[in-house]
Amino acid sequence: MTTLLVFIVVVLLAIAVWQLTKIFDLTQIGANVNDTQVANDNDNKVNGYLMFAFLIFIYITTIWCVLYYGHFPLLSDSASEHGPLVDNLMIISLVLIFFVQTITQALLHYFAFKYRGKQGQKALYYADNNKLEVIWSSIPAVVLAGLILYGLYAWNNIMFVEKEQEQDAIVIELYAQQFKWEARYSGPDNVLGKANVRYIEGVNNLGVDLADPNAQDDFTASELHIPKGKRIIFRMRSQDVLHSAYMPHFRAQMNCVPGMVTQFSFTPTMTTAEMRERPAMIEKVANINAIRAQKSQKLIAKGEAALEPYTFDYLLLCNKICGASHYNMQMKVVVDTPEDYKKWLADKQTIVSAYAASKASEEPKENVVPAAVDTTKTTNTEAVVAVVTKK
Ligand SMILES: [Cu+2]
Repeated sequence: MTTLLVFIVVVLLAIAVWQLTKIFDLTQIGANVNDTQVANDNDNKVNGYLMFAFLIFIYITTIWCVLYYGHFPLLSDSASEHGPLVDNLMIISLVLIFFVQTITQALLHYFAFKYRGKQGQKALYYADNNKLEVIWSSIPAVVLAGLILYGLYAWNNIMFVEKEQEQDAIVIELYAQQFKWEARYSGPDNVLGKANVRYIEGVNNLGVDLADPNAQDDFTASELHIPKGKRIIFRMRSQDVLHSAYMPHFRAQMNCVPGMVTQFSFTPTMTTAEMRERPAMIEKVANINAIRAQKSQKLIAKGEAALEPYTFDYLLLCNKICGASHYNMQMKVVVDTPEDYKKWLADKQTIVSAYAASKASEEPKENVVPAAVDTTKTTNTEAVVAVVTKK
């Protein structure tokens, strides 16, 4: 509300200044002033200095932004093996952009001042200069080629999984649908069973081909557990629209496209507990909780329940605007120690057995009841009649 009021005040002030200049112009009519529409030397000089003033404004704004928003403690706290590679690329790009923009802005504004209009001065027609063109074409070309090559190297390093690495990796499917994620683990055989939307039925909501031998040990989870130090290969599918599996702490993102399987792989290097202990994370959590505590005070004053304190968890998010509840499409990711991961794996119900159990519970009552009901007391029909009349 305050922002809106400030905005309205600023707009009204701007209108007032504009109207005042108009009135001032009107008072000058008839006076002995230069009222030509062509800029004179004085106008050009004023504009030349204004260019300098604008340059200083840009620099001050930039320094202010760097001081207030340039603190990226989490930029060096990636939780995957390839993370530092992505972070370096980000830092190099930022530094380059910063350096180039600082110099080019100074040159642009300086030349605008130096070659401001002057009476009797004519612009020089300068067709071309091969030497200059070579310099300003080759420098950006070399710098950009370097960035692209480094980017390609990083991309290949991240995306290319060698055969030996693949045999040692854990294969997990991430299944996207409006608006939730489900993870399917490939089980002890480490091979995901075939799946297709046509097989979706009852509790088999991922459309797994239950007859496929590789699907027999597959199981699903609504919380993604992965062990530290082990390569994970994620295979993504989508049931409905384009989604994007985004795990920012692991510097991983891949589109989930209906009708095809996409892949991403990484090795987690920090357990959830270890990440919670990082100084930058402790600071971030403390900041969030300070804001929550403030909001809670207001809520309590209104007689509402206070906010729960925040604890850090890795997240799998959707990074494609996929519909109304897109913002809430997320799944908790837990990086365990290998021992904890083994414990978590124990007693997981496979999709095949979950499906069989749900089918068994759906079977018609008369097929199940005879074994369970004591037939010496009542018959099946009598029992039903008794229940109905009681109602
Ligand atoms: Cu989505």
